[in-house]
Amino acid sequence: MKLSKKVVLLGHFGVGKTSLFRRFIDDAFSEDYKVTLGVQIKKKVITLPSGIELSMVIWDTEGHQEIENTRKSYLLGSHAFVYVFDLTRSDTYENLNDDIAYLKSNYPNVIIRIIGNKLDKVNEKEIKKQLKENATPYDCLTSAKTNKNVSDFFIELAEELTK
Ligand SMILES: Nc1nc2c(ncn2[C@@H]2O[C@H](COP(=O)(O)OP(=O)(O)O)[C@@H](O)[C@H]2O)c(=O)[nH]1
Ligand SMILES: [Mg+2]
Repeated sequence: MKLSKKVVLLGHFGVGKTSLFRRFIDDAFSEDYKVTLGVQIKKKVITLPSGIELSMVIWDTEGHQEIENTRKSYLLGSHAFVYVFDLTRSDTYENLNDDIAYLKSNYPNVIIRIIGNKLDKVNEKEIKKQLKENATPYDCLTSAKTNKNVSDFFIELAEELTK
């Protein structure tokens, strides 16, 4: 069976959306920072153990400080939102709870996953403690640079999308 699902990367500027996208699609990483203009869309086909061939159509958006300013056309028709924040910049997750609440109420049927990225730059134990103290929710901590947890994350999401 073949399925196609739209996955949109969201989160502030510079948190690593494009890097996660490149890491997952092309298995590449670069330190050069090029701001994404508008949106770039690429597809990756994954064959799951169940035999389902899933086409993940991933939208790498330009990012936003205000989730409400994200273009509606990016969000419409999505099957999953991946909200990325930067573990080294707490301003990128200050509004996380509000942003997630906004997405849940406006897009109740869309799967939402939260990633804390740049794990290579922080102490894992300390950051986990801090996130817990701040009651910041997350599903996965990743590093687009070292490739830690990136493909596992997307494969788990793929499984979830085919349920
Ligand atoms: N050390 C480290 N740097 C990262 C990581 N992910 C992204 N970066 C760097 O952070 C900057 C912004 O990344 P980018 O993917 O363009 O962020 P975007 O604006 O959310 O798309 C770039 O200089 C990347 O090289 C990571 O996991 N670890
Ligand atoms: Mg980008």
